[in-house]
Amino acid sequence: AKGFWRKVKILGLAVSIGQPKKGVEWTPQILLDSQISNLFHPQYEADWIGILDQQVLIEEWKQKLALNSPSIESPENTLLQEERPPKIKNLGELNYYMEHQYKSILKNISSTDFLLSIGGDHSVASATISASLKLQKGNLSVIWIDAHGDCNTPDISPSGNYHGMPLAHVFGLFKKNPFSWMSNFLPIQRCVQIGIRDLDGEEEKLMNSIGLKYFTASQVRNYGIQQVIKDSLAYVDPENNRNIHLSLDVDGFDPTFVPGTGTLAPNGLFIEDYSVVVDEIKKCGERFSSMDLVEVNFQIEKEQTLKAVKEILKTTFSD
Ligand code: EXY
Ligand code: MN
Ligand code: MN
Ligand code: MN
Repeated sequence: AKGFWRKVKILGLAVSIGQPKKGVEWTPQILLDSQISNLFHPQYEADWIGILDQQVLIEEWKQKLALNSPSIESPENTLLQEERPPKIKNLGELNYYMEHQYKSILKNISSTDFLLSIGGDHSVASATISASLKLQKGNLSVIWIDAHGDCNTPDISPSGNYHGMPLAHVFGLFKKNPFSWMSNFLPIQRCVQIGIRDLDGEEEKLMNSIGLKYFTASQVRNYGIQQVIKDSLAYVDPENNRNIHLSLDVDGFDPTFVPGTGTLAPNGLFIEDYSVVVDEIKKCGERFSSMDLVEVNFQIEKEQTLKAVKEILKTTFSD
């Protein structure tokens, strides 16, 4: 748009402990080295805040634990680890990492900046959304693109991998919130998911019982993506006054377009679909305030995936 200018602050989230595969934690540095901000239209001024490195933060967490510093909280269910397997794998580490992420967002981002968070696995979304809710004084809606629901609670998760749980967490659906710094929760009616095609049985029951709105990939093909994104925005932002956060898990795309991701699901979205989605969201102007780009794993496949990520960013930050 004419006269539009926006500061894009990029936060690298080098974290992979929300899931078992190595590789997603290297993505922020690879994209920084590829100078992705050169792809942005000049109306966007890109500025890297930095990269939060899980190795550094976990080392710090371990040292504090060893010193038994009272400033370190021990989340409830790590205490139960001897009796039964943890319901959330790497819970203490994730809590420490994501508290830093949350605080770093609040420290470095103003409510008028655009925040681009580059993961890392999808765990990070509960902290970006929680921080964005705080920044926008609760006035936030979320468009969540994914093959998966990411709506397991610790009680029903088949894997214990937190990247399958961040949405349930930020909805406030956990019986006990293990992250004491997290106090901003998203109302369920402020979220819509697009591209869904791989849900766990209990997860699907939960999503239906709470009335979470989602469009499966096959619904996208039946209704057309234009209709889907229009309906989605009308649902989460009926009065055109909310800030919009886009949480983009690249496994929402078809594996032929993005092969480099840890949990592939066939029959996904293509760049043409994404282009329609993002064009429609950009009609919100400055209310489009933040985005996660997650689950990119160049260790699994690099050539096509880097090409795809560049196309995604170019499409997002075009005029
Ligand atoms: N639903 C499965 C689980 O909870 O373990 C798989 C989750 C994959 C999540 C990816 C990031 O979207
Ligand atoms: Mn996801
Ligand atoms: Mn996914
Ligand atoms: Mn599954």
